Amino acid sequence: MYIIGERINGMFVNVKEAIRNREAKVIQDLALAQMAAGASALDVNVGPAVSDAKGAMIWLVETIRQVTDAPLSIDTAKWDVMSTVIPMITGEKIINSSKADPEIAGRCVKLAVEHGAGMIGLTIDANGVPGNVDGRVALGAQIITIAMEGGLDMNKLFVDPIILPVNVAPTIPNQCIQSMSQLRMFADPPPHLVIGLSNLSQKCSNRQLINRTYLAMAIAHGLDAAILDPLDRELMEVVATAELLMGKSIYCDAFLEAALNRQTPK
Ligand code: THG
Repeated sequence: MYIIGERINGMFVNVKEAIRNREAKVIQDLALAQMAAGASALDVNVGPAVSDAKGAMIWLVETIRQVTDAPLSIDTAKWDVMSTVIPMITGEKIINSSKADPEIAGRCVKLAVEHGAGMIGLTIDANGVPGNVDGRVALGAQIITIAMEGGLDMNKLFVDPIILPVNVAPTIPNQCIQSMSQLRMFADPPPHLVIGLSNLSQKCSNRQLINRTYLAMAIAHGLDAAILDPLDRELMEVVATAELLMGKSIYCDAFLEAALNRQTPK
């Protein structure tokens, strides 16, 4: 499972404050803690309320790079920020994200190929997020096609069916699961399938239970990457156990320790 740590996001009050006051240690501690907890990559998002998004993103990336060469998922909808920051990053990086519109996806694929980056493609276009499985699958297939035509390897592409909070969008979690089952079959090897797990439970009670339960269900339907909180130990235990039950690892009595306490390189 490719885990993208969600915690460096200006949506969190402490991160927002750290960005505003340029407090490097807060960000660096979050980077190292998430990697130590088993993250494969770090999402980097300046949050909604920042005046200089580009300057903030550049500061975040440079601050993180002082302590780790972990892959960075550059999470911005602003093309100006994305196209400036991706070429600056040493080491592995992911464009988070592209929409499915041919023009937007085309330029993101080009940027990804030029700089050896991965790319997350959302099943959304100018008409918004489709309200049914067929619409999500069609947009996912469109992203896969554009990536293939642009020369992006499928192992660098992550398709994201877009999870929304279950309290306001009760049919979406099941639609996403069905979409993922189908999208796996569109290419061989298939693209990765990713979700922003915490979206699911925003403003809900029992958040962690909702996240954990859905993660296990989604893994059973082909999810192989997720943006989530790796500092939630029980959530990481669900990842390890679901992967065991899907035959991705082999049982031993110490399977949790083996999966979670492995030394993660800086
Ligand atoms: N797909 C892709 N990228 C994404 C998302 C996605 N990036 C952003 C987001 N969704 C995933 N990251 C988060 C990070 C935090 C929360 C939700 C998703 C979250 N934050 C608290 C809240 O809103 O309640 C913040 C408050 C706090 O605890 O301080 O839930 O779907 N490709």
